[in-house]
Amino acid sequence: MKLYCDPISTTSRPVLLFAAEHELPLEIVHVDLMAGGHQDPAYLALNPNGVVPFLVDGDFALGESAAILKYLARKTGSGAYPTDLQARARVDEAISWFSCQFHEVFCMMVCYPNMGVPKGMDPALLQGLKAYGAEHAPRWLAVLDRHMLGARPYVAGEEITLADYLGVSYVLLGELAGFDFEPYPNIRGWIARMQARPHFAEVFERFFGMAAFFRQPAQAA
Ligand SMILES: N[C@@H](CCC(=O)N[C@@H](CS)C(=O)NCC(=O)O)C(=O)O
Repeated sequence: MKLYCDPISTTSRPVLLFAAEHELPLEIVHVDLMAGGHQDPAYLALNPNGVVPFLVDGDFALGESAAILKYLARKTGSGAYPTDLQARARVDEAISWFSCQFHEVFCMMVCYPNMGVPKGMDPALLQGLKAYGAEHAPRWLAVLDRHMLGARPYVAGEEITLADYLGVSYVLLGELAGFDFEPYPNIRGWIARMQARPHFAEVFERFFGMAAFFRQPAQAA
C-alpha cells in the first residue's frame, strides 16, 4: 500500500499516526505541499482533487482521511473502529462532527484566518470571518470539552478510536493560531493523552516546528 501524504497536512497526520501505531506496511510517498507537489500533473492524474492524504492499495485508490482511516482499520481489524453497531455509530458521529461542525468554525474561521490562510482574502471578509469564528467557536469547544469528553479519556468513550486520531489533529491547529485552551481542561487532558502516544512526537514533529515559527514575535521592520 502507498500513502501519498505530507506531515505538514492536518488531514495526513491522523493517518500517519494510526499507521505508525498499527505498524502498517505502508510505503510513504511525500507529496510536498509547500513545493506544489499536489499540483504535479502526475499526482493530479492519480488524484484529481489534488489534496492529501491519498491511499493506493493495489488497483484500489482512496481519498479522504476519514475514509482512509476506516479502510485501514477494517483491513487490519483494529479496535479503533469497533464492530459493535452502536459503538461504531458513535465513532462515525464524532468523525462527522470533527469534519463538519468543528472544522467549519474552528479551523476555517479561527485557525486559518489567524495564520493568514487563505492569502489575499478581502480584509473586510477576513475580519467578518474572524469575528464569527471568535463568537461561535466556544460553543463547539464546550461541546467537545464537557459532553464528548467530560470525564471520559477519549471522544467516543473509554478507548481510543479513529475519531481521536482525526480530531486531535484538527484541534491542535489551534496551536498554530495561538489559541488559548485554558478554559477547556478536558480538551487539554485529551491532547496530553494523545501526545503521550507512541509515535505522536515523530508524526507531529514538522507540525510543532511550524507552530514555533508561527509563534515567533514579528520582527521589527
Ligand atoms: N477532506 C479532505 C481534505 C484534504 C485536504 O484538503 N488536504 C489539504 C492538506 S491538510 C491539501 O492537500 N491541500 C492542498 C490544496 O488544497 O491545494 C480529507 O480529509 O482528506
